Amino acid sequence: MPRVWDVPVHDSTRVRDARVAAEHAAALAGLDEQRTSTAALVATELATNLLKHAGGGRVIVDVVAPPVLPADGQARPRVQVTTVDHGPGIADVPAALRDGFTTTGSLGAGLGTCARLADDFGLHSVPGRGTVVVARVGVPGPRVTGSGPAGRLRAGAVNVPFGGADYSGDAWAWVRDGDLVTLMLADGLGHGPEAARASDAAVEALRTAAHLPPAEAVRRLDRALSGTRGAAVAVAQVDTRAAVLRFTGVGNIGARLCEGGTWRHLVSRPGIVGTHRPTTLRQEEAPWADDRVLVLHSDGLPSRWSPTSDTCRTAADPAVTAAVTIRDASSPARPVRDDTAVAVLAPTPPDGP
Ligand SMILES: [Mn+2]
Repeated sequence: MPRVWDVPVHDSTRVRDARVAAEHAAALAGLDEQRTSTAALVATELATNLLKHAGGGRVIVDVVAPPVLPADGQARPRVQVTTVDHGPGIADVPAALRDGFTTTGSLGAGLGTCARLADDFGLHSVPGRGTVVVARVGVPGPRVTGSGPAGRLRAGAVNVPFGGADYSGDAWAWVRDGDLVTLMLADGLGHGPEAARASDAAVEALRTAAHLPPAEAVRRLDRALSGTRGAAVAVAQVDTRAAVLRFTGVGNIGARLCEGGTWRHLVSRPGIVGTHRPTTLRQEEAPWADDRVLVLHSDGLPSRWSPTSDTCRTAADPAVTAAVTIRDASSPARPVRDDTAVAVLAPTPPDGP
């Protein structure tokens, strides 16, 4: 089940909780001692930064697939540490990323060190709106580059359980199969462990269904989810050779496609996968190109959420885009009301991830 640690950091006692969460996640991801300490250091530093520069925020730790999948599809999981704050933002991001840079004269490791030690690091900051940081730490290994047409896509997500729960009822997965790249988001009915069991079944079933067109894959998932309470599911698949995106959604998963700066909705059918599947499954098609960004989100995000230009940045790490979306849809005064997951599919920049 998608174990997620959501640590609100509003005083220094919670910095330790962020570190311990990273250590637990590292054990789940199978990291060795050295990479476990790196994950712990990154979580400690990012949590400390929230207090020093933003007046607090939240640290979300989970175990995720890497943002680029190797051609054989066998990807070792990484610990993902995400911070979201509504602070003043960072005026000079390149300076803040320089090794040793600190505005408070502390002896902290600094953002630059985090960026250097992490396998992936992304930061987005807008003065007045806050800062988002995503860092992933995995096992050492050969650097995965975007080899082959399917390697030209990246995916990432942020998953926040409702009310600080240990498990999210939302789950996402992405699978590479030949020229096909498939991204799925499932929202188990309600929240809590039973919701997590349903969305987890969807993740498991996708592993053996990612060679199928989305409508077929959803049919498979429907069988796999019988006996669970069911889930809203959206499956988006890019056929990289044909440069086509195919989409099938059932239930309340939002899907928006940015085409060179213009957003459109991809439409889901009403229903619940596993219990009330619609008899006919519609499959929508759209051309895919390097200026496209796809956002899938569960209904924890307010439906009136509207994407901004920050949501369509093709060069951003997909999980950074997901975290920015969650930040802009919530506020300290208006927290989310349900499990909230946002998953993003975007092109791999020409200079690699
Ligand atoms: Mn839900």
